[in-house]
Amino acid sequence: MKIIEQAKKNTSRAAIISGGVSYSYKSLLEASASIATQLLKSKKDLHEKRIGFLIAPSFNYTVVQWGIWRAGGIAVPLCASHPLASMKYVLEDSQAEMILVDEEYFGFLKPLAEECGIPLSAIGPVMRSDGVALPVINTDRRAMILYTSGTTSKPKGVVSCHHHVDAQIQTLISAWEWDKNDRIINVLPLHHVHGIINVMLCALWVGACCEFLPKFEPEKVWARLVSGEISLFMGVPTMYYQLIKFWEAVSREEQKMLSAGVSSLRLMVSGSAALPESVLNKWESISGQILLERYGMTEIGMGLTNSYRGERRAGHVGNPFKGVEIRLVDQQLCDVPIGEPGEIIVKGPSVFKEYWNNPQATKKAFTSDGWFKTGDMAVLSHGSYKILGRTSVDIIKSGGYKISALEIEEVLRNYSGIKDCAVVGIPDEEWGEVVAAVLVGEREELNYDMLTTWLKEKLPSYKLPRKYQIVEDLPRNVLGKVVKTSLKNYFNTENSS
Ligand code: MCA
Ligand code: AMP
Repeated sequence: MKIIEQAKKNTSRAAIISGGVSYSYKSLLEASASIATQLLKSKKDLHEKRIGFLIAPSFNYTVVQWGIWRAGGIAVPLCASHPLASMKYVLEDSQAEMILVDEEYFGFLKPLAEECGIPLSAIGPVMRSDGVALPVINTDRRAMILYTSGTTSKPKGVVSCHHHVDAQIQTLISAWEWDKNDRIINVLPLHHVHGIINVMLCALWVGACCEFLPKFEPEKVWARLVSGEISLFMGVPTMYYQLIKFWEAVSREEQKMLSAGVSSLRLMVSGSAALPESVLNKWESISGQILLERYGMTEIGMGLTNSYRGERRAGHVGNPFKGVEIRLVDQQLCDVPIGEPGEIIVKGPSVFKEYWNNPQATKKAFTSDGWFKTGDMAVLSHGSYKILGRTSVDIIKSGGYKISALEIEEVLRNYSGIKDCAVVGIPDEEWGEVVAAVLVGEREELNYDMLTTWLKEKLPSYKLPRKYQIVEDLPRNVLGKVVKTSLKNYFNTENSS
C-alpha cells in the first residue's frame, strides 16, 4: 500500500496531533499494524470484509482506517452525530461484518450491533506488533465505502479502490504543492472525501502533520490559525462564513491580531459547495487570503481547481486537476459549444469503481464509454469552469453536506398527520441552502417541535427541515408531478415557520 510506504519514509516526523499529543509516523505504523493483527486474529487476510468504525477525529481514527486497510478490509466510516437509524442503514447496506469503536461509543452502539448481529469491539490501548506478517494489498482492492445522498431516496455507498484513493491524493499534492513541512488542522467530518482525502491523507502522504480538532468551533479554529504553526486550511463555505462572523464580533484590537495571524498561511481552500463571492471578498479583506475554490464529488474525488500560483477567479472553480478529464455535454451526451452550459462528465484514475451492491445505479451513473455523469451543470467562461447548479432539484447542499430531498420526504410521510409533502432547498447566506418542507395536513394537528424531536431519531441534524409551510395541496403539473421550482416561492412569504 503506497500510503504505508510513504509513511515509512518519515518515521521520526510528527504525523498527527490529537488531544494535545503528538504522534509520529512510527507510532502510526506500529499502532495500525497492531489493529490489523487484532482484526485478522488467525486469518491471513480480511479479503475485503467491510469493517464499520465509529472513531472520533483523532490519532485513533487514522490508526483504525490504516489497520483495516493493512488487514485487507474495506473501511466504512460511521459518523457520531448521525442517529442510530442512519448508522443501521450504513451497516446493513455495506454488509459490515465487524464494528470497531472508541471505548466511549461502545455502550451507545452495543444495542444496534446486537440488533444487526454484527460483532462490536472497542479499541483498547494499541500494542506494538513488530514482525507480524500482514497481507500484501494490491492497489485494485476496494479500500473505502463512503455514503452519499443522490437522486434516490437512500444514500448510496461509493466504493473506491486503493488506486483511486492514491490518484486522488497525488493529484491534490501536486496541484497545491503539499510539502512535508506543512501543518493542517482538520475540522471536517471524517466520513467524507473532503476531510479524509483532501486534508488527512494528503498530509500523511507527504510526511506533513495533521492536527485534529474535535469539531469545528470558530473560536478554536481562529486560535489555531493565528498560532503561527499552521500552513494550510481547508473548509466548506459555511465555515468561512462562521469564521467571518466571529471576527466581526470581536474588538478592533483582536481583529487586528487575528487578521495578522491568519495572513501567513500559505493556502486556504474552499469547496464542497459554491463559495459566495461575498464570503470570498470579505475573507480577503479580513485575512489577505484569496480563497482557492475547487470542485469535487465523492465519486470522483477532486475535479476542478483554481490555480495555486496563478489567478483565482471569483465564482469559478478553475480547470481540471492533472489526470482528470472533464467534458460538458447536453442531454444527448454531445459536447456543448464553449460558453454554453452543459452537464459535467468525468473520466480519470480518481473516478470511483461502483456503488456498493448496486450495479443498476452504477450502470446508470456512467455513459456507455465510461464517463461518470455528475449531475452538475457548468459553463466554461474565459477559460475557467463555473458551476451553475444541479440537473436535479431533489439534491440540496447545506453546510457542504449533500442531502436528498426524496429521503426526507420518505421519512416525513411516515409522520401521523402528514398526508403528503415535498422538500426543497432554499438559498441561505450561511448554509448555502437550508432544507424546507411543504406539508399537506391539518395545521392544528402538526406541532413542529414534536415533529423535529421525532425526525431527530431518524435523520442527522443537517438533514432536518429548518422551514415549514402547510398547504392544502401540492402544486402538480399535468403529469401529476410536484412542481418543486414553484414551491421555493412559498418560503418568500413571512408565513413560513
Ligand atoms: C447545523 N445547523 C444548521 C445546519 N447544520 N442549520 C441549518 N442548516 C444546516 N445544515 C444548526 C444547528 O441546528 C445548530 O443550531 C447549529 O447550527 C450548530 O449545529 P451543529 O450540529 O453543532 O453544527 P456544526 O457541527 O457547527 O455544523 C456546521 C458545519 C458542518 C461544521 C459547517 O455543517 C460541517 O461539518 N460541514 C462540512 C460537511 C462536509 O465535510 N462536506 C463534505 C462532503 P442551534 O444552535 O440553533 O441549535 S462533500 C465532499 O466530500 C466532496 C468530495 C467535496 O467536494 O468536498
Ligand atoms: P458530495 O456528493 O457530498 O461529494 O458532494 C459533491 C457535490 O458538491 C458536487 O456534485 C457539487 O454539486 C457540489 N460541489 C462541490 N464543490 C463545489 C463547488 N466549489 N461549487 C459548487 N458546488 C460544489
